[in-house]
Amino acid sequence: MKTRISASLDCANYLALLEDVRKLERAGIEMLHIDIMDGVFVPNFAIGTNLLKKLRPQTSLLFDVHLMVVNPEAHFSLFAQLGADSITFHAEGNPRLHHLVDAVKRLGKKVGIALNPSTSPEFLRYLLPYLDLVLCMTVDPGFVGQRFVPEVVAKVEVIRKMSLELGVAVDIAVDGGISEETVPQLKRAGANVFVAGTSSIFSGREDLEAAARRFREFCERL
Ligand code: S6P
Ligand code: MG
Repeated sequence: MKTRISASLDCANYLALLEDVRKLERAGIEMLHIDIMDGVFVPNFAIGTNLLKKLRPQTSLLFDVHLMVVNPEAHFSLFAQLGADSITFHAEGNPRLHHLVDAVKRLGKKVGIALNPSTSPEFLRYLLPYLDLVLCMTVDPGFVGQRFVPEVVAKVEVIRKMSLELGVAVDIAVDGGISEETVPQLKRAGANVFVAGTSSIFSGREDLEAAARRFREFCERL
């Protein structure tokens, strides 16, 4: 599977957002990771719909939408309309995963399932053939800048093994505390999409364009 970086929009500089987007484009980044929170599934709020409406015509970067909301069934079509290229919702508390996966696909969007660090991957055996993406959270969702949960590396390995056994080509993304320190073990385990936030390209220690280019090349080279 192709190695890709999905830059976490919530970590960008909101006061100069378009400038940051241009820097990401020039650095060869393909995707924007868009965190949507409802204050209930996670105790926080993040990116709003008006921002997406204004941003969509400005860039051809793929919109990789991560829904951290209860009842994603009520909301996914709104994000499809706003120009999402892929829509990922959480497995936790969701009894109608096959139905939802199918509904997203019928809108012509790629579909992913997100798993919190403590969620077992075993049920994916029955769902994987229908998915484009599995998003393994490497922190509990809700906030940027949290500590990486190392146990998720073994989970990524289990999911990649399962996908090979089932013969399905699924992207495995990792989100939370993704850095030059954590990427090598995650890539060895089978992850191929890396959500880049404050632990890497948005650390503020370096110019975003240079940091994004270096991080992308680092991930691709491994
Ligand atoms: C967390 C959210 C993530 C973060 C991203 C931040 O609730 O789903 O996408 O925005 O992980 O990256 P970092 O490097 O600050 O953990
Ligand atoms: Mg996210």
